[in-house]
Amino acid sequence: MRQLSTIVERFRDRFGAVPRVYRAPGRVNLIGEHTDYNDGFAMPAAIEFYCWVAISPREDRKLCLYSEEFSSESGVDLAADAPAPTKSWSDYPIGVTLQLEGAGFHLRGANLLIESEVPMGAGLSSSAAIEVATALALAEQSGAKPERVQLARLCQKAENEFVGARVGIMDQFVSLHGQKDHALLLDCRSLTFESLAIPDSVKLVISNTMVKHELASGEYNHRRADCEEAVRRLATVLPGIRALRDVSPEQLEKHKGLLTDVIYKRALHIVSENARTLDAAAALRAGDIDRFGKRMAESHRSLRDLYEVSCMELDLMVDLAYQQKGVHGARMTGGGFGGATINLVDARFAGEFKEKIAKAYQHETGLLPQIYICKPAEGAGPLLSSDV
Ligand code: GAF
Repeated sequence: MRQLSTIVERFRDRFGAVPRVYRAPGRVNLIGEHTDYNDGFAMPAAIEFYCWVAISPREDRKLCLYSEEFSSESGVDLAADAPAPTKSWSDYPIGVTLQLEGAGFHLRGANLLIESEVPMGAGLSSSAAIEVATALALAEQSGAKPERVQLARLCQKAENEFVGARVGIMDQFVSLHGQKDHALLLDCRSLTFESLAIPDSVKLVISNTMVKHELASGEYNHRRADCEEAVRRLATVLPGIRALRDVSPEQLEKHKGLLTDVIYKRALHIVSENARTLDAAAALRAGDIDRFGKRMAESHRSLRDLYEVSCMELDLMVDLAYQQKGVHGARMTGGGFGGATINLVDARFAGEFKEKIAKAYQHETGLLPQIYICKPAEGAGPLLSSDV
């Protein structure tokens, strides 16, 4: 964990002022993958990896941004015309700035220093973390008090419209609403959620394959378009539906003739994943971790075979997980095409799991994976000097 004092010092060296500091966590999704943009159910938890934003006001209406990760400066003049995206890290904070302004929040000029410890391209929502930390920092230092749900929506819109990735709302939502030691069963239509305690007897272990994905690069958007096409076709016989959330497994089977093979596979993943997520939540409420693990295994197979967003390294990491002691369930997490897996591991075996799976994966691929034993964390917020 980074020290607040280090960030304050770095900010002072660069901008000559004492900043306020905000942080927003990344997330891991336990189950309910690619369901968010289908108005469905997901079960993410915020994790103790953060993006930090230090901020102090300026006299003019410029935002000067500095990224520690990229050792790079960028900026935007709020009094001038909106800039175009540049396909770099600064699209995230600038996209969020434009959304906040567009929503009627009059932002003050500011200097911002951004530092993130959320692994990039690992499917752990480094994008949402930078969006949310920036949005909170900008809003609060301008005296604005948007509701957290509105902030989540604005951050999602920034990513959809400025960055060009048609992501759903899960990541931004959980980065803002995460709860210590809990996952959220999130209804992505109503944006209501139930907090589900993760028992002390299990650990969330994340295995980063070290193979990076690029969400904006097209496949993610294609999957979303496939789902929309399924809804368009099914709506000809099911006029009440607005999203795949509204389609039952029976209805999908009955009308599969309306869909191409590929679109049917995509829809079947979504419809079954929603049912699995609700069953996994019931299992967690009942303390039945093995049943939860079974749903995770099914989810991975569905993402691999029907939604086709897994890859060799993710499949290998999942297979290796099931060869270890104390594993209740394992699956890919996040958008896919690389990134990480989430493993539900008996707490007594988590240390051994970490060591053995790292060795086995390295042996098979030559890549040294990063394995994190995580705890569900609180959502984004300001840091006080007492946190130093
Ligand atoms: C990415 C997106 F940002 C989320 O909105 C979600 O769709 C996820 O992929 C897949 O469940 O993290």
